[in-house]
Amino acid sequence: MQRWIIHVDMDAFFASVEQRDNPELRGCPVIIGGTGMRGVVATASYEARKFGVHSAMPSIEARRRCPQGVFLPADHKKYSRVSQKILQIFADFSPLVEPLSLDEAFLDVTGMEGLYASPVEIAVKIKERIKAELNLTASAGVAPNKFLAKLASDMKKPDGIMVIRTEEIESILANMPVSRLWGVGKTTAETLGKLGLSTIGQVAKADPALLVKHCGQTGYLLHQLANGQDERPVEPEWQPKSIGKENTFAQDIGSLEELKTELWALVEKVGWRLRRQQLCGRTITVKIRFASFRTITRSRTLAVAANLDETIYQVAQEIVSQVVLNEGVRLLGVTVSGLTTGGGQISLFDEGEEKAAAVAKAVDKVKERFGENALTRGRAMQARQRQ
Ligand code: TTP
Ligand code: MG
Repeated sequence: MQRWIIHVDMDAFFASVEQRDNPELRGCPVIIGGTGMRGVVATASYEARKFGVHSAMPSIEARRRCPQGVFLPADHKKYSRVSQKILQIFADFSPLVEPLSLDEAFLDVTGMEGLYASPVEIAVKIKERIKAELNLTASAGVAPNKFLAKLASDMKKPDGIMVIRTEEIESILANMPVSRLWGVGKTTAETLGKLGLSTIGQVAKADPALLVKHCGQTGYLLHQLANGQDERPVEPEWQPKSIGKENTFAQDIGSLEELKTELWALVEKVGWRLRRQQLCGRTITVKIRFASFRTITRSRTLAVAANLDETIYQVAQEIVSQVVLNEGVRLLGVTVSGLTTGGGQISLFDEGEEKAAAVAKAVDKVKERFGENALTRGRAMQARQRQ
């Protein structure tokens, strides 16, 4: 049976929510995130994009390009609530919904012809309901697979619908840059460029063996994607791949001691999120960005998956202690990946660990009732006071 996948992606999501809730902001260049001088832009309204402002741009640059912009902090709680409502709308159209982030999801609508005239009609109806119930706009891509659906949703932004039919795949992909292929970042694009492959059409016609030789196993995948083939299913049992938290400091941090205090505050947040979703992870990654913007990441993988603050902290602080601190640190991050579901961290008759688990349980209960910031342990308190 011909598969039909819809990818829905909200338009300038955070900024649109703020413009919806604050009518005086409509028509204005609104920039979310990077309200301090040192952060980065999370998103910009389409009015602000005309000035060349875009997500991930340092806020200092955004202010230079768009001094009249309205800069607002991100209200993640609010956006999550809106996101939940969007997911509920999706759920009315298909049981196979795979959210990718707060503002986008795949829906598998294969075989729903009995209920709707066409997959495109489903996309139209979803957009109508998002507009009517949430007063927001979304863009949708409708295609035979995930790769093409995501590509399509981006082609008629904002507030658009784009359909890619099987017979149009080749002509649509032919002249697109290779960077539009799933998973192709700067490095892979450069590798392909050296092979004389700059468009998707060229990759489609390349010898797969050559691609594998230069790009490893992803070479096969790239060749398939370039030919518009993507068999990956929409996976409703969606699970985050990693859980992490990072912080850009108001002032660079110079001492290991202070860094460890900040580390503990981050670990508390990550541990809490893991436990709330009943996840454990084996790989712990620390990211450090220095004053010069040099950025390093170091990972360590545990034998047994963990979700207790103490365990994660132990590993993370070992990593941090081994980093040579010959300049200040402006950003610190902790991520746990290699996630598995189910219960809590297995305690191997380690008394310390059992005690830690009991403490975590008590702390989590309070957080569940009174919010994440209701309770933090001594170390994190110091970190918060510094902010
Ligand atoms: P996107 O869908 O990438 O962007 P967008 O919805 O703002 O704009 P577009 O119309 O182009 O889809 O991201 C969704 C939200 O995720 C965005 O509103 C803010 C957040 N976000 C970040 O916080 N940091 C980032 O680097 C990116 C790309 C997004
Ligand atoms: Mg979006």
